[in-house]
Amino acid sequence: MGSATVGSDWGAYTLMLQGLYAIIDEGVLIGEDLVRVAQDYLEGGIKIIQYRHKHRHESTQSYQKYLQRAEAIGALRSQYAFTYIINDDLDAFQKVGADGIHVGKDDFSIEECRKQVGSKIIGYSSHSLAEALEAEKRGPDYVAFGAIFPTTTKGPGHPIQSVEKLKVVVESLKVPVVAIGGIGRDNVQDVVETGVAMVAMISALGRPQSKNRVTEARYFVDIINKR
Ligand code: TZP
Ligand code: MG
Repeated sequence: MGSATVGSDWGAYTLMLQGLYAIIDEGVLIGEDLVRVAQDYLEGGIKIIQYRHKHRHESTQSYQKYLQRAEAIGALRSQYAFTYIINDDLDAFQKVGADGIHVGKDDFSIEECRKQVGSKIIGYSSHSLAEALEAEKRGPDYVAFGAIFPTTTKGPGHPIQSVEKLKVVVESLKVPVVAIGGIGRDNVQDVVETGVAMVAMISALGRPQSKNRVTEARYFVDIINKR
C-alpha cells in the first residue's frame, strides 16, 4: 500500500495512503465550525483530511479567513497523527505546511506541483481509466477516481462511473487509488470490496444520518479498516 515519508513542522512520520479520506468542503458545511468538524473526524479515527474551498477568491478577507481555518485544521496535527491535504491552492499548501496538495485537470499541473512540494504528497482527480493512466505517468502519489455514484456535492454535468469501472482502475494503476462520489452507508461495502486504497467522503461524514460526526466517522473507519 502506498506511503510517503513527510518531514514537516509536526515531525517526520510515515503517512499511509490508505483508509477513510475525509474531505471538509466549505460549500457543503455552510456555517459550520470546520475546525470542530475536523476534530470530530479525528476523534472518530480518520487519518486523512483534505480541506476544500472552491470560493476562496471572493475577497481578500474571505481568503484570509480560509487561510486561518486551513492553518487551524493543520495545527490539530499536534494532537492527532493525520495526513493533511489542501485542495487546489499551492499558496495555502505552503503557508499552512500541509502534507499534500490535491489537484485536478484545471489546476496546477502535477509537474508544477512536484517542483513546489518536493517529496510531499500530490493527489490527482481523474474521471476515466484513460485519464487515470495518463496522470499516473506524471508522478502523483495517488489518483482519485469518481464520481462512483450520483452525488449532489459535485453539481450537474460530471460523469458517473460505477463500482465495476472503479475495480478496473484499481487493478490498472500502481499508485494508490481514492474512490470518491456518492459514497455512504448504502454502498461503502461494495466500494471496499474493489480493493481500493482510500475511500473519500464529503457529505456522508459532514451531514451524517446519525447526526453524530464522531460515531459516524468511527462507523466508516471500522468498515474500511476491517479488510
Ligand atoms: N469529485 C468527484 S465526486 C466529488 C468530488 C469532489 C464529490 C464527492 O462528494 P460526496 O458528498 O462524498 O458525494
Ligand atoms: Mg481542483
